[in-house]
Amino acid sequence: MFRHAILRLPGANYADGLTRVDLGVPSFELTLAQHAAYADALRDAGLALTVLPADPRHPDGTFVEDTAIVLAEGAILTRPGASSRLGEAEAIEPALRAFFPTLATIEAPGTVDGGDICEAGRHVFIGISARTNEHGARQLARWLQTRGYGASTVDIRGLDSILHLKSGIACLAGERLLLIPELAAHPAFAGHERVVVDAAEAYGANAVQVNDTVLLARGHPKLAANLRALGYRLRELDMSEFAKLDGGLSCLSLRF
Ligand code: CIR
Repeated sequence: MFRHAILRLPGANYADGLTRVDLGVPSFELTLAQHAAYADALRDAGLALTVLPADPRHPDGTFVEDTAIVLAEGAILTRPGASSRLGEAEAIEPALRAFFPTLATIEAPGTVDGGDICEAGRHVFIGISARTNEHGARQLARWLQTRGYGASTVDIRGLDSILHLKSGIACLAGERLLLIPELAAHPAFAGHERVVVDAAEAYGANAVQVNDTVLLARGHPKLAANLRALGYRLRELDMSEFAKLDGGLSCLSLRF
């Protein structure tokens, strides 16, 4: 069960954030409305929210997931892989420390973005990407081990379609994986029940289960029908303005 989430409001300079995709310039008003709907969905799923003010130093700061890995057993601040985002981990620290007085940290030359980290029960998949390097993955794996979790890496550097591992994978209820076609046959996931998302609906793979609700980006009808048929209760959310900055549902919160 998750009980808490930390979010950060998008700032007026949100459109200055990083992106590799060409989906247009986000509207600030719509970004705020979509963020508010996301927060409502988390509240309705039973979470108490800490909503931090926008941080004008970091246009990507609303993507808080990248700044820390949070488990029931403890939390570790990351060291984000994009230089413009390095300060975001320090900025989230006070909010996280209110819940976790002892915080570990990924140290240089390691880099880790939380978007590359996918928990599947007591195992954690760590994406090696343009943002998360081998040093960071090793540090994180050691920290996870001390908390009773196994870890393995998945190299996604050849996959141009995704920024982070979790842009292409979600783990539902600790077991069942949603996977984009490019990751479906990866040996790392062989032991898991897999739902392969249609290539045309790949963005939907970044779904998030929050207690008895699965948050899904709106506009992925085949995946939505598939998940409903599997018995999940869905909450579909408009994500267009976050997709424009390469962000998905999971990036907008730290859940614990
Ligand atoms: C970035 O490129 O870093 C942001 N514009 C998007 C980060 C998305 N985060 C995530 O998938 N966890």
